[in-house]
Amino acid sequence: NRFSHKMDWNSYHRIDDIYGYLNYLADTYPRLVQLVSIGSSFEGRPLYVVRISSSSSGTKPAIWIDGGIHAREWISPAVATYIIQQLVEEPSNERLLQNVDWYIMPVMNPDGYEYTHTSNRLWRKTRSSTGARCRGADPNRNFGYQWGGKGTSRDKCSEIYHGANAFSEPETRAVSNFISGKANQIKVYLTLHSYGQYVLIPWGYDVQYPIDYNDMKDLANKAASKFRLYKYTVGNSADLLYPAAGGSDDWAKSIGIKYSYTVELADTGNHGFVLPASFIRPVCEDFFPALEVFVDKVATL
Ligand code: ING
Ligand code: ZN
Repeated sequence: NRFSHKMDWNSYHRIDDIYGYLNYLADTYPRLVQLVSIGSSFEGRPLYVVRISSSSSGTKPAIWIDGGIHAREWISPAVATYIIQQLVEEPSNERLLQNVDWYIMPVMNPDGYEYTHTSNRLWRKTRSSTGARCRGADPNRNFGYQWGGKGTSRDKCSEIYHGANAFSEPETRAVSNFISGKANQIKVYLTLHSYGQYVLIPWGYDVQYPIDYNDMKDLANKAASKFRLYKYTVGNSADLLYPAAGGSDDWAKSIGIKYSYTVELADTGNHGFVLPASFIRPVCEDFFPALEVFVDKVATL
């Protein structure tokens, strides 16, 4: 398969390159890796979830990770693909597959991601037609919990445009359909953004705390204690940043996924969204060991 090839973490990659790597893994490790297309983007690109499972029955508790909700946050798909590589191709990580299945979607917004490579490096939203001059909705304001609330906009040209309705974007709709069907299996929801170096805990729609906030914070602190190179701040997202309704982490929490977090990867603003490629490896290697904490938690649930 000429669309199937290896990958590196020395530069940022175009969407076809990333999808070629996912195909390579599915071709090379068919017993471990399944490439699931959960729908199509507005512009017709497949929306890929990588399922990694060491059992053929596939009923182990699972961890979901997504990246690339926001187009310009390039470090996020880079870390998500690195996690996939480590889980699949690094034998010393076999333990992380023993009690857990993984669903990893490295690029939730492939149209936007590609647009940041070809036209506008700082594009954030999807690329859907709004019927107006400006395209796209903010996918992290488009999820169906407290949709349209604080920190969102009805202005189609705004960076935080919430879309015509909840799940108006094919990308968020596909994710919600897929995750809803596995809401009992998925125990941890992690969504990778940049930048700021935060582990953010719902609720994000307002300064409100879930009843099990302390459980969520304890686990986040344990995970954050694994970071060596970059210091991450743990706390409620509306507290630490700003209220923002319609986020994916709030929605995941609302359907009963207890451990739901938004991770803001490096850096803290020196380079911001335009993080040099020399940061990819250090950020990936620093982040990966934290996953052990989530695996251990899932094993005790
Ligand atoms: N930041 C997130 C955003 O969507 C966030 C922060 C997440 C706020 C969840 C509230 C809830 O604005 C980035 N960098 O996208
Ligand atoms: Zn983001």
